Amino acid sequence: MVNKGWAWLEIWLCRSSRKRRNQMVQKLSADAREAFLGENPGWKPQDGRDAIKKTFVFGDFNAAWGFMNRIALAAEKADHHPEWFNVYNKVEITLTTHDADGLSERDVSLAKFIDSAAGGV
Ligand code: HBI
Repeated sequence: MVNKGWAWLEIWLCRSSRKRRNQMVQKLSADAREAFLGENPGWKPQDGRDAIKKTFVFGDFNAAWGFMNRIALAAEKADHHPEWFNVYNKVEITLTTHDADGLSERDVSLAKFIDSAAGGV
């Protein structure tokens, strides 16, 4: 019975720490946003929402899926996930932070990882 008690406590602590972490996320400053977009021209700001989007085109579906798999593993580890659409060899990715209601440093970090995972595509 003691084990079950500790397990519930661990779950509660994990959920509350995630909630605190997400409440702490701040929107990207205007300077940081401008710097990122200037240094990463492939990422475009979205009309009507505080998000960035980029499209990647690979040789075939297999390459696109491998790319998505690499991103999925990193996103899960970071607890920060893309909004994406894939058809055959094309992957469209949109990044924003729901908990900040807009762009945050988490999106910048994930975008840089995504570009590295794309291998120059
Ligand atoms: N992914 N892009 C993005 N934005 C979030 O705010 C977010 C996420 N993945 C998981 C996540 N938040 C959780 O921490 C909960 O807030 C849903």
